[in-house]
Amino acid sequence: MESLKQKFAEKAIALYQELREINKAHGDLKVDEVTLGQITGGARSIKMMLWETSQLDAIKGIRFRGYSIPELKELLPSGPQGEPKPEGLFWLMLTGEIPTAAEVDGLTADWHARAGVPDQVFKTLDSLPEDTHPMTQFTIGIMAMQPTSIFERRYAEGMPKSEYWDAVYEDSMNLIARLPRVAAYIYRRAFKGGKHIAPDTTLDYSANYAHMLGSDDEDFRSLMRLYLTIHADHEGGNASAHTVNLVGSTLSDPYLSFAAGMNALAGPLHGLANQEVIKWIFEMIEALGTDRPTKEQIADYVNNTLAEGKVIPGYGHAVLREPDPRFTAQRKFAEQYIKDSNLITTVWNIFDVVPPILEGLGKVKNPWPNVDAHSGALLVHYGFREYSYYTVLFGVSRALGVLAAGIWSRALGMPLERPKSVTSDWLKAQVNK
Ligand code: CMX
Repeated sequence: MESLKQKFAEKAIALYQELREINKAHGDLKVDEVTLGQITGGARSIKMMLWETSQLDAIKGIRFRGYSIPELKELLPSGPQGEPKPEGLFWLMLTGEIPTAAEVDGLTADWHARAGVPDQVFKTLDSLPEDTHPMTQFTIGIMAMQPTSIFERRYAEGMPKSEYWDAVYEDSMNLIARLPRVAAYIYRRAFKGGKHIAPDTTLDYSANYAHMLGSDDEDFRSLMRLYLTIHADHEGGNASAHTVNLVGSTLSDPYLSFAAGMNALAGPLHGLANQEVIKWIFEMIEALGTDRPTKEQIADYVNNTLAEGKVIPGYGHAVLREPDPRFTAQRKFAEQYIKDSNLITTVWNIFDVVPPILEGLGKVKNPWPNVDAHSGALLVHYGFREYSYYTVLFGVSRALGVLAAGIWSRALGMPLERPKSVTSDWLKAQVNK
């Protein structure tokens, strides 16, 4: 059986040649224009980055190598209850091909073999105050693994550019393999009195992570397979992915670039929204004094939140203009696996109530729920109520997409990223021309 690395190398060498030729023949072809509003408006929609692993459509949502989430659920090798294994998605993102079950099992075994975490990492985490936010612990844990970077060592030894991708591949595989252990350690340290659970190498990536967190429930394992698959990648322009890409383009190794991206994911307008959603719902339940608020009560609470000048977490998106298919996939999971939960019913009632209210503001471009609107309620259902941890789960998943994309970037010889900035004087001069 051809290894993932061999398969990737064949695809990457072919695409590298093809892109060189396209660039030579058509490098001056205009593919986009930039408006003043885009410069002052967060660079929305400006095409400026190559990202092989996934592409986002404003209406249809995310496609991983052309496949939608329902298609991935159908096609990727799955766990016993049919949820796709994220190992398969990683294979797909690197090769463009749906792997066989044997290939996925081989990748699971490879990651188990690479999963040893240096003791120094645990010591570093143990030196932090226990109430340090889990995302801060996560980036520190990643940084504590950086001294093991193969890319850094080989670069210092004079590695030629043609080998960069190989070293980045090795670092990325090691980092992905180790992340669940580090992430579970943070959870058990922060919330379970430091009673850690050893990995179980008979389990797949998601089930082993669930196990180390403290759950061997078959349904929760399935949720983790789905969760780690759907959060993995959302094309290259989102803040965490773009950060990893930018930092990686300086030839900072995957530990440095991934940690940087996780600092972006930790912002409340991005990944931290999954914590903010459930916090907001818990506060609403507390304020209203009921576990199952009516739609009228929810509408009043939403209006109060807006009146206080705050956003409704889990709603809106910089690119999407329809309900996020990642929200829909989680809703379907809840419909299949969970019967009659007040919290999940509340999430669905919020979905009925919020969009018309946001639309009524007349400024929100997308009133629909994003991925973060649903995930917390599922986690609470399986006993994980510690919402300050939720973004770490997102981060473990996001590693798969951004690190696969990083391997592609080095294989395709992508240069240092360096877009142009302008001053307000320059902008005014354009207007007054
Ligand atoms: N609640 C209230 N107001 C909202 C809103 C929401 N959920 N979403 C957008 N708006 C407001 C914006 O704050 C902005 O207001 P101002 O003009 O007064 O500043 C206006 O509507 C226009 O914003 P937009 O163009 O529709 O949205 P952006 O592309 O600027 O921002 C996002 C996108 C996600 C930051 C925004 O929708 C938001 O803050 N949502 C809540 C936080 C959230 O769920 N983030 C997670 C996104 C998914 C992820 O990355 O993980």
